[in-house]
Amino acid sequence: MARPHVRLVDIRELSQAAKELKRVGANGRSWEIMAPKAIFKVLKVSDLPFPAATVIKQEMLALGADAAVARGVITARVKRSDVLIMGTVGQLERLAHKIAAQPFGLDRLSTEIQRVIADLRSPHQRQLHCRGKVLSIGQRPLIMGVLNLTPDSFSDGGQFNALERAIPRAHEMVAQGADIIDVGGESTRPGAQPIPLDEELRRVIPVVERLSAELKVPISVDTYKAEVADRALKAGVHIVNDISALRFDQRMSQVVAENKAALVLMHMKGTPRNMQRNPRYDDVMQEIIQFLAQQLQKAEEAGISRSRLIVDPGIGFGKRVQDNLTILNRLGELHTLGVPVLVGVSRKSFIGKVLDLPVEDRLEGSAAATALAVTRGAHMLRVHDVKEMNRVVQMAHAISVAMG
Ligand code: HH2
Repeated sequence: MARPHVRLVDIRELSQAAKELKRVGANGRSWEIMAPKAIFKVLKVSDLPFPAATVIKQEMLALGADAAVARGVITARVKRSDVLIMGTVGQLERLAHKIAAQPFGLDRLSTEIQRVIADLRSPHQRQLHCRGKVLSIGQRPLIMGVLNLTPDSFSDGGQFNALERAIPRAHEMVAQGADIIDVGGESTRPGAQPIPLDEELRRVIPVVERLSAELKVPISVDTYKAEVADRALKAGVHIVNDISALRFDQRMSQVVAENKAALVLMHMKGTPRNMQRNPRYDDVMQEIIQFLAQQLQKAEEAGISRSRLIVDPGIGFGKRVQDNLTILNRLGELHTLGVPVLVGVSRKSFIGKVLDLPVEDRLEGSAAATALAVTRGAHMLRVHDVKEMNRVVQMAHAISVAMG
């Protein structure tokens, strides 16, 4: 008798599960019920009061699944616990339904679980509205081309820091496929000193005035200073790229809200001056996601609509090589935040350290990291080499949507 043929099937999306169910000839009406059973997910909930953690554990066991809690929860020796909820999408949906009317904050947890599942059901297609321009998020990854107007940026300092070189470079990047142009007047490389406000304005404003009149694509300004953001927005910029995620200038959220601009919130440990002095994480993804969730809430409270917010894990900003690699490998975890994910790997030093190569030799390393970021679900990529990375992104995207 022929040996039974067993193989693994790699199912990551509900639509793909439905396809495989069809292939085995399962009843069409059962697809809707069975597809959520084909995908297994693990959710982590931080710091739940122990009665809530106990309820989750019991409900998941009753569903034939499980949840892990801290050891002292069952005996009520610990008051709070993180919880790992492990089950199929179907089981997680039933859990959300069962705890919806329960006390100890479980009603709010139910809403959150339902939000995460809803994102799995219809992944991330939306529009980002920024001051008259619209970016389609989730159809294909978008390219943000870097235009550094600085004499000292780590990879292209001094190349485009004059108006007559910056403007043609921006046009060239758009022709090469840039969907956004990111204009920056201050280097934030490790150890960099801040520059005076006047100097940053002098570098940035004339360029964004020209670009906003000449370009069709949205322009972002890479600054953490509210005054620079305000003047750049008045000059026609659409997005503020704040590497401090509203931490460095109290007035920033108000400026963004008043101008109805889009805003990038980036994670950084410390400041550019001190961020690479011995950064340490217990759990790098947990720390980044918790920080970004908190800053998203702050931004919303200041009147910036969620539909205008973008998050960025801040590759190289207060991270060790291992942290940067982990962030890229687990980038998809940022989707839980429910807003587009931007990532900037271009020519950064973690590539130099892995490959032992100087900054001018990091094109292939940047390409590999960019391709991986795309397959892990990056919505936008901040790059210097637009022509090359546009090809990399298109190729990686074509593979990541091919489900068979
Ligand atoms: N990286 C740099 C600057 N700004 N903004 C976002 N949102 N994400 C990033 O990863 C990011 C960023 C650093 O790169 P670069 O602008 O080329 O260098 P420098 O800071 O030296 O000008």
